[in-house]
Amino acid sequence: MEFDIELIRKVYSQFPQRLAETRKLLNRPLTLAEKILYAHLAKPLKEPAKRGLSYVDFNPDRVAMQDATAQMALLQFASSGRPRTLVPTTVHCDHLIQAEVGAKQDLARATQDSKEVFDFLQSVSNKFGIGFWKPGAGIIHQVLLENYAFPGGMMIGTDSHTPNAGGLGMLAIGVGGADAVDVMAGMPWELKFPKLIGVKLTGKMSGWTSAKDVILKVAGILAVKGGTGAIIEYFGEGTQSISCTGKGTICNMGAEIGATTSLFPYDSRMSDYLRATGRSEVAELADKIKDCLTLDPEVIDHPDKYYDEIIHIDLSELEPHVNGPYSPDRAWTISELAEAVRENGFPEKISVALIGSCTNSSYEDMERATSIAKQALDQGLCAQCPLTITPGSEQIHATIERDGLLKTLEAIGGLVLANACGPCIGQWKRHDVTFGEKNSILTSYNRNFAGRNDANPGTHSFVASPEIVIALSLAGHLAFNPLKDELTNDKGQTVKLQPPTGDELPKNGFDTGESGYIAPAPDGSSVQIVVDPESKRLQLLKPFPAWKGGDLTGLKLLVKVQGKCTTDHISPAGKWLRFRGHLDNISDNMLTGALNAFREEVGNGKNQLTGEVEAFPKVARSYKEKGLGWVIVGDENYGEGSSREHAAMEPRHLGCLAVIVKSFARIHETNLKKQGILALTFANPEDYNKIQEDDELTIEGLTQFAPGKPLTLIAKHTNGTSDTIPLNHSYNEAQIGWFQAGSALNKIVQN
Ligand code: MIC
Ligand code: SF4
Repeated sequence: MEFDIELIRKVYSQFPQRLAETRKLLNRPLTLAEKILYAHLAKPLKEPAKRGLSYVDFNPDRVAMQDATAQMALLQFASSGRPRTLVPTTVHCDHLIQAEVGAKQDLARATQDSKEVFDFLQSVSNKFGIGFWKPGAGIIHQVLLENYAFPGGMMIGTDSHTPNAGGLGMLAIGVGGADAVDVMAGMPWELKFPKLIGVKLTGKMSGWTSAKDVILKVAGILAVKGGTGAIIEYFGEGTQSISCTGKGTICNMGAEIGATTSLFPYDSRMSDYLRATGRSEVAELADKIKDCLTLDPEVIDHPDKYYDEIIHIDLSELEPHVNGPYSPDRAWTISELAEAVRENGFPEKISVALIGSCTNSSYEDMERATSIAKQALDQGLCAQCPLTITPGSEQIHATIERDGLLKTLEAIGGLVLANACGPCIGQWKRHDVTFGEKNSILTSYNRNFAGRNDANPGTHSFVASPEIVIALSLAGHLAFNPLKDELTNDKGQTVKLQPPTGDELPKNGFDTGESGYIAPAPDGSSVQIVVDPESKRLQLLKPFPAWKGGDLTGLKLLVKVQGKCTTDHISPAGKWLRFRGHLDNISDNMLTGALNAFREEVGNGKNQLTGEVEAFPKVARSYKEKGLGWVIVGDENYGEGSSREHAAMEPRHLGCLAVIVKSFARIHETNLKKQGILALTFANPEDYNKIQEDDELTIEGLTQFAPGKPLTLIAKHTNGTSDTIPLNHSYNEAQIGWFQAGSALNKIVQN
């Protein structure tokens, strides 16, 4: 099925004209990101946008949502009073499927367990004109790559790994649900014009090195906040040696360095992939406007003139990497890993190896992984630890089943899981370790924050390519380097593994399997949205209160967070995913993973009213009951990781008025603003140290709240002294309007 063909024809027919206008305005050679961004402007600009400064409005071509974020997004859309989405949109059911015994039973159980939520999503999609991909159809990003992504297009998605579509040359950005609501309601979508980081790829990959190693290396260079506010654009002759899906892997994991998105220029590998996935017409159309879908040659020749920062990677020299634990930027080459494990005391034994996910489950990934498994079988080896395989979509699943790949992977001990997120997002009923038990797992996923996969803070999660995961699973420990070490088989003979091989695309074409797509009704106006008031999983939203005017006074400090605080720390997933459509219930997980800077406690803090140390949600509820506003103080890159707006809506629901940090991750900062919480930064990061546990806080300057104008925090300490602390913000006029109205949604309803 060719989705969106009319839309793509339209985008492509307008592109050359828009490119000509962009050339006129910028009057210099253009990067690819600039071409796509300017082609999607909501209204023409009078002067070039200033990177990292100007707020610019765009009209994305499409919106995508997954089940865990779509619930809140669609509850907000329902409150907006709009009858139907004005931009093509899809919902994908992938996050709510828990892995335990294997694909079939797990899917059947999840479909029952989350029936209420799936039914809600399906009927709301039907009402609002949204395409619905049912549970089992696949993980959002893989399904998007196979069906909807197109070179030069622009998409937003309520999931931080939406940039996966950059592998097919689409500018795809992860956002919170409230942003999706704007676009679905036909409003322009606003973004601070990104900076551009160029990654020049030269040489050619070979042997054990794969696309995953490019991004594992880049993550090591840029670290978790190095891409904040920037688009990462890959260029150079090396790009052509990477398959389209390999490019997808690289773009997918750009989320781990905070990048707004990542992008590859259109090439024959993309064209091949489009044709193989039934979209020949898109490939033909793209071939005709190639200069719109690639960067200008002058940029390739003099990248330093056009990018804000440049990284060079020689693919011929690139070694396989294994990153982790606890942070995706902790990069080790395979030859450094054994020593790193010993020196840092990481558990050497691999307790479980897991391949697949939205990041790494292409046909090529599976073939390369299977080529190692095949050698193992032929030479009397098998996995020394439990091994799971997560196909990214039903199309991949059906194809690798038909071609015998799954059989080989199962023969070395693999267990096939449902085409869903599963253990990647803590949907994993793990029985082999107890809570707190130190152990290492090795995955081909993207994120590895503490507690993410199995809710066990003792689990050291490492990330690598699927072929490396399979190879190390045969040894059962992290000290094995398949490039030089040997293994001993069941007959006592030594075996040396040969590098993986695999085709990018299946020789016999893809088998689409059982399509899980349900098209919406042409007119959904008669569909009623019914939410049982007694439901534990779904709750209609009540508008947040508007700003009362004046300064915010008498505020309590709920928490001063120390160190890394990702959205997995603010609103953990796993067992909490079941409450993603019920704001009050899910709020009981708020900040339960955050480290309290005043005490060696995770998830607990002092209730200033009683002096008791209690879980943060409990303390917050007691302040809320007394009508007291409160504040979160945070460290660097606060809110990194996912796009989940629950990390902003929960504090808002429980009475938070401001989040003050050293620095923010992009999506979380926007989510806070959208939900009406003040998102502020210390003008002097050291002022973080002045905040004390029992402080009473005041935020001044709100009656003159204006773009670029700092606000002031007064921290009154219990010893009678106080500190006056300047606070910066990045609000523009419209965003100040959201704060005043109580939320961006309130503003939409007002208009
Ligand atoms: C993730 O990988 O963390 C998730 C789960 O896909 C999230 C979205 C969510 O929390 O629902 C993301 O990446 O945005
Ligand atoms: Fe799902 Fe994991 Fe991909 Fe997020 S990163 S979409 S949880 S598979």
